[in-house]
Amino acid sequence: MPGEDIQNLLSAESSLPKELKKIAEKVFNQERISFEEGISLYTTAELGFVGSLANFIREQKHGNKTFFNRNFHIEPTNICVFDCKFCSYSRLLKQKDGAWELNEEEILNIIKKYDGQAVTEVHIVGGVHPKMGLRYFADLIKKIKEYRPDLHVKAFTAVELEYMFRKAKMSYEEGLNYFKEYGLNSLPGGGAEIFDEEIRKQICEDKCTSSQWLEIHETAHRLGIPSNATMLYGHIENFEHRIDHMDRLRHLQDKTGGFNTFIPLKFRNKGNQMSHVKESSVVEDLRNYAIARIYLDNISHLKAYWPMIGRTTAQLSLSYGVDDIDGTIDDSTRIYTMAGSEEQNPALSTQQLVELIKQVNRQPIERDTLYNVLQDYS
Ligand code: V47
Ligand code: SF4
Repeated sequence: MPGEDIQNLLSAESSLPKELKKIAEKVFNQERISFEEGISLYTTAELGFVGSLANFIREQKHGNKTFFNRNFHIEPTNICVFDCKFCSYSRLLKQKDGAWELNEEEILNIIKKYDGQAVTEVHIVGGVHPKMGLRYFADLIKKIKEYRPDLHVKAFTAVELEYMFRKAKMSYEEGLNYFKEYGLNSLPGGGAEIFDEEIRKQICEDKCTSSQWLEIHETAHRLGIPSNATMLYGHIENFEHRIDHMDRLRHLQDKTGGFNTFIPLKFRNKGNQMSHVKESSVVEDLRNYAIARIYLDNISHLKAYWPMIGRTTAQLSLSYGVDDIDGTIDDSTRIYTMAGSEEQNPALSTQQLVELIKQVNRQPIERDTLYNVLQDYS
């Protein structure tokens, strides 16, 4: 019976501390938890407790459904003007070793590789290249859409956009409208990292600020461009910074309703300037998914990005609030491979994704980017 776990937690015999009991009551009654209650979950609640609450919310929102899509990534370049300490992937313009720059023809050839295949989304992100600007990318999107009008183009983090708009001397509204006219459909959630200004200064000082990130997403939502939101966790931030991050997103979502999904990104420590920082444990990863599900009551979906977390933890996460495991990917991204993920060539066929979901008794649903159901595989 849905909620049976929570009813047990609330029963007279339960030895739960008062504060956690109050949180369980709120979740059961579909009430929002406060900032302080969010912190209490991180500091005092065990995995089993947050898991029961998060699974209750997940099943209320989506039942057993677990979403995935058929997608691939294009990373036009890893040359970047910024110097994020956690990034294993970028190279400076003068660094030749391990750097790549795809030209327009090479990018369009990637699109052509998927001729006749039922992919529905291309995810385009990369380094912030000083010479690949707004007009270059707008033209590229136009050509992609001319070639494959059915493909949803989810492209450019707020970090890339802020740089391109600044150089083109355009306001966020002008720049986003420009891209929209050329065929941009939605924004991915990257570049959010951790909004706390002190932590941001230490890990990614030179790129767009938290308020710029939030303003770009707010403007996008106002113009009818939906987006995702991420949080890079498990490095030098503390629990309060995580709740602060989710709180700023919750506020914005109350205003606009434009976020489709929240994606916690586990910090991976290989090959970057923060390799001395220990990675979070799987228990902490699952607790983090669950608390995100409880705190972000107004963002419909919670995604476990399997190329980053690995497929086994992605399966486990489906009992801790997660209802989406991203897509087929087709070995088209290097961000996590280079940062030490166990998924060194991330690619899953649709059948493999379906099996992964069925193995943990959930219902595999192929979706498009906006969560319209395309096929039920149960
Ligand atoms: O912003 C970079 C992160 C992000 C590391 O919107 C790292 O559907 C962990 O945002 N360890 C880019 N994380 C990727 C991204 C994303 C991925 C999947 C789906 C969607 C979506 C968005 O990757 C960056 C940064 O937060 N990142 N390096 C690292 N060493
Ligand atoms: Fe550049 Fe993005 Fe890497 Fe930062 S995370 S250095 S902005 S590619």
